[in-house]
Amino acid sequence: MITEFAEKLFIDGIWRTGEGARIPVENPATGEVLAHIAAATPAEVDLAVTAARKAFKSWSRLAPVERSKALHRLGDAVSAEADTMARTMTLEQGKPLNEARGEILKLAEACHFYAEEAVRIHGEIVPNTTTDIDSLVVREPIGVVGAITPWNYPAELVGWKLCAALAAGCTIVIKPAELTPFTALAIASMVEKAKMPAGVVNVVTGSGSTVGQALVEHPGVDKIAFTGSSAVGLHIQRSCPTIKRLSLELGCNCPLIVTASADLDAAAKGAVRRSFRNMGQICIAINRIYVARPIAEAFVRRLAEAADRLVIANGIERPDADVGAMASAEPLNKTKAHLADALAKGAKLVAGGSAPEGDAFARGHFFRPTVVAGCTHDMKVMTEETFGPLVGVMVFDGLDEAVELANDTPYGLASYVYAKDMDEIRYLSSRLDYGNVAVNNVDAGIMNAPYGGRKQSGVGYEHGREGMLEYLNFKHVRIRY
Ligand code: TAP
Repeated sequence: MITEFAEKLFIDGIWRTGEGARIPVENPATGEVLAHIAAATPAEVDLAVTAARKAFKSWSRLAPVERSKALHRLGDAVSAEADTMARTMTLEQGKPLNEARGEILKLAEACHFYAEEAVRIHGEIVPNTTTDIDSLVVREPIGVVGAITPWNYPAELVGWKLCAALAAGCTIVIKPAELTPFTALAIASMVEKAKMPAGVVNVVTGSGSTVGQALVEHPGVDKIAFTGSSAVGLHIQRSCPTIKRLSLELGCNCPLIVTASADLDAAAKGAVRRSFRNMGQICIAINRIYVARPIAEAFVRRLAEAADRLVIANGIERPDADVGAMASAEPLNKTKAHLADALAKGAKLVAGGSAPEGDAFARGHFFRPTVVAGCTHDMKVMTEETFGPLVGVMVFDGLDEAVELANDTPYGLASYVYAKDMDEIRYLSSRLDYGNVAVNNVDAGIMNAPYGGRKQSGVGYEHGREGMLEYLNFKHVRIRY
């Protein structure tokens, strides 16, 4: 599937060989070059936006039930190709095959979810001053969306935007991450299979600073839907040359609070899953854990044992591995730097701390899931987003202190609590200043509930009905009759 899409852009329903410079895409588990992509030129970006504008005229006027059917067809096409799409993702991103397949099926779920939402775009009739006037509030699609996505969830993060935008009646130009472009191109080929009209979905590849920036600056783009780092999100917000709608899903440094009433086995299991899944390259990964003093030792022992048990492997060779390679050298180096910083400031290494040994790991970006205890808030692991397989643990005395530490961050995407005592649960969940709070589980995001950050973690929502509202304008129609 990868070579089929090499050097291709998907514009106006046509696969075009790109005219720009070639960029190699590597397999992070082996270092081997998989294929090259073409960096879209400004003229090609313009072509894609023009195609999306043209398609918007008819797509936005199409009966919602027809848009719904098209999204259902897309969901079916994605499910049918789940195995090949997952392979593409594992090869370019590094996560184990079974996990990649799960992500592709989540993309199909998003297609079907928003297919259902497409037929539920209701307006309102609001009371007016006299009875010979109707005040209607109707919802209309925003227009052309520029979607810019990162490499950690190459299918879902494209899919949430694409499905919600199309359901609302918008059209879209997608700029996937340079590291993982082939999953997005594979999605474009499913769009083709689903017989969506030309120009409704377009994919242009290349770097963020050129192709992404060109979308941000293009006057024909009405909205930017961005997922990525807070630094780039802020840059995009500042560099829009005209007023555009923006949704920004950004970074975090997510806390977990484990109280004295918690089920320690469940807490350790949850912590390991949410700290190390996808090698910690998750915006909602647990980065720092606050544990009540009386149970701290027992909890850290369980956490370290569970981290040590995780199976690391090349995700193609071992589809059921717990973790695969990291996506590139950059997050790996940041992980090592945050670990060195914590150890230099007095943290104690209790699990991991180095690359796994053996020829199988020699050329890829591998690192063992790592836990450091005895942490403090002058360490980067406790204050900055690592985006790698590293978690720090700190002891707290009293729930007030736990809340203060957990909220001591510029971020506000997701937080976690393990506790059995209902008073503790109510107290903590109402005081954690985050868009998502998961209690006694680590699934902060589900398809039918809004998912979004506060503070430097972003603006706007994905998932749920709220995710579709991000692509709709309100119009007040006041009719005297
Ligand atoms: P970024 O470096 O911010 O890149 C994200 C996307 O923006 C990529 O497609 C990138 O292109 C592009 N980009 C870079 N500079 C740009 C510019 N000047 N104008 C327009 N686009 C530009 O993030 P990343 O390293 O790929 O992903 C990791 C970050 O994403 C983490 O901070 C993580 O927390 C965050 N994230 C957040 C969420 C949610 S839902 N909040 C989910 C996943 C990830 P290239 O990379 O191709 O150059």
